[in-house]
Amino acid sequence: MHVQAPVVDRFREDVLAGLARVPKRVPPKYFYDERGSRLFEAICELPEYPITRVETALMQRHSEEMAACLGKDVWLIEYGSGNSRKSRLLLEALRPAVYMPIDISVEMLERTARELALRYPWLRIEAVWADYAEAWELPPVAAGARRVAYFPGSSIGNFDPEEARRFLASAARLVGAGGGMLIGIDLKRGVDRLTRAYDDPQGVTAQFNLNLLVRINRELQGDFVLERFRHVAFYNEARGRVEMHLQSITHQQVAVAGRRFGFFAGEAMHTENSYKYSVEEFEELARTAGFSPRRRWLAGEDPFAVLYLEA
Ligand code: AVJ
Repeated sequence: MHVQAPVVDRFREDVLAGLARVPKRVPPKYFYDERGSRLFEAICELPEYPITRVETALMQRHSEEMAACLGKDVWLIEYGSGNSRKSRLLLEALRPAVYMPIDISVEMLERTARELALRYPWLRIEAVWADYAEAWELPPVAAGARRVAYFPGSSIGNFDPEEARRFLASAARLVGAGGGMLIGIDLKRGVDRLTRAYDDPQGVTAQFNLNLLVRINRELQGDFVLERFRHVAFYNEARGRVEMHLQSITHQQVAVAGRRFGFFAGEAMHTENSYKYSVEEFEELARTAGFSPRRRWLAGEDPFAVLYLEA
């Protein structure tokens, strides 16, 4: 396995810097420790969270067509592969020369690579442990092979539009002229449905959000008391994004890595943005990053799109 950006090294400095900011914030990539990755899988099963289901159905229905678009002798590079469940549909239809999953969670990456190796003995897997939002190097790709980036799950929604543009531009450079990108985008829809997807009645998303404090307590010697924070999620219509926060219920002091941070009652720590696009908005963004939109596959009832872009 290629180990690129030892993600743990940055956790401490990012959290300390984020807690010192006004308003406080911690980047959402830190949700995905072992327990966080499992909680995210549980979110994907919730009736209120349609993204994964709808995207999987799209992949099921159209994987042959997608594979035909992507072409032959493809090096498939997957950003944030997680459990790679959706990728299986694509892998089976595409039979790429190499599958290169990149993930921030090393446990998830190892488990997934092992499972895929058993399931697909014909598949060459080159796993990369890295934070895909940071600069990282692609292990050498055979000459003549076509590079296609796969970025499912609407994870690009975690970037604000300017970061998303920069990210797409770097992906366009990575795959090179003639390379491609297959990307899943969660689309704008009614406010109520959007909010419920991030504030489910079972409280799984709340646990996922609060797990960030569990992780800080464990890895950075924090003393957050979970009962003193609550999960808050809402759709910010003006900015076209769902926001998640951890709100302090009381006035309190918290220690992390030997430093103290004060929270006033009601103070919110921002933990995630999840931007929603229209297909047109997103394709325009992709164009400004150097991609040409080539194909769209749209879901009906719960708006979601898989787009094929060419560099
Ligand atoms: C993995 C970033 C696509 O924004 O919908 C799910 C993460 N956060 N519920 C999303 C998430 C809360 C998810 N992404």
